[in-house]
Amino acid sequence: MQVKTGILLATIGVIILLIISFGLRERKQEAIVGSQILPTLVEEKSNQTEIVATDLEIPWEIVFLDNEVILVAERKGRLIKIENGLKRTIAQIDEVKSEGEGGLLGMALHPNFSENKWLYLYMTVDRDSGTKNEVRRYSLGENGISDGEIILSGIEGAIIHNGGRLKFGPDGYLYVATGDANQTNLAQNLDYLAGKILRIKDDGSIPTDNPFENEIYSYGHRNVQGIAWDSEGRLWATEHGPSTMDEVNLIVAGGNYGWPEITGNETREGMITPVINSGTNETWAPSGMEIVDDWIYFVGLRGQNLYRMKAQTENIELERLLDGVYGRMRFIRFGKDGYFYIGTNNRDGRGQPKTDDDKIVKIFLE
Ligand SMILES: [Ca+2]
Repeated sequence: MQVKTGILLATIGVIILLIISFGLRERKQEAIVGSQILPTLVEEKSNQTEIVATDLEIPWEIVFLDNEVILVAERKGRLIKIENGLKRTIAQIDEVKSEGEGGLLGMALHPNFSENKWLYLYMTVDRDSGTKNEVRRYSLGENGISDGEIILSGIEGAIIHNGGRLKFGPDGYLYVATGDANQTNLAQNLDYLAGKILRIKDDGSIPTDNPFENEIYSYGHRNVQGIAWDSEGRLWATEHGPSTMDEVNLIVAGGNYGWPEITGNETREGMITPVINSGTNETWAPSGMEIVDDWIYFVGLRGQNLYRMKAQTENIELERLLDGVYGRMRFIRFGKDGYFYIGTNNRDGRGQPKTDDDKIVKIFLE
């Protein structure tokens, strides 16, 4: 009798547990669905949001080709063309060393791309001297790339801190953001290209007005992954700090941005303190940056936000948008159609991939 009562009680217990767990699962699903809805702040200012591409693997950068065609660079070395919502792989660069934070990173079109079809790529590779990053120039065709030429090589690389952003400036020169390659002392050493922002001509040669008669434009950087210019032609950059104290810097030619000697708000003679930093309690892990109408927009990996501030050096208010909706974000580009294109990086080994990740999302912000 006692045994039967025991079995009955155990059965009731199991049923109750099942009901509770089912209820929890229901709620969890609601939460996931809820997270797809844009937070109020964005909703108020946003008319449209659209998913442009799904199931990408660590997209690091995009460029806009003709007729609303987008070219995507994935960290593992793939170039993917997105046309009318369809994805097509047009190249796989096998020499890319996709390990840790390295791989196929930045990408830029030549300012006269419509005539010369030149595509620039920043990638991590294996050389006899070790892991390096280099910039290559290719000719982009309808169905692939050709005539690859290394125009800048020997940028120290590592499993972390490879920088990687490429952009042509308003002066027509190519700017290359690098990282300290996990060797902090390189950032202050002008004999190395690591921990710098570099400035080169479209063939890799050195502009005569560079500050140190080499490729270096600014130095003392830890890991720069976002660069953009404001309407006055001033260069701004995001930089990863040591876990916190992430930075937004206003870059000047020849400037020393302090790493590893100073961080956060610290100051020192001959070194430049960031315009803002994330402080000691917050991490942005800032990557791609875009400036539109003198508003700076940059996206965060660990911070999982789209950050916005006025391109000014005083009285800065930093807005946080998106708050985790898309997870980790690697790049933001402003399209000719007036939309921001944002790429997630939830499959980079540090995120929690959501359904259909990684994605490119198109967002309208006023
Ligand atoms: Ca700094």
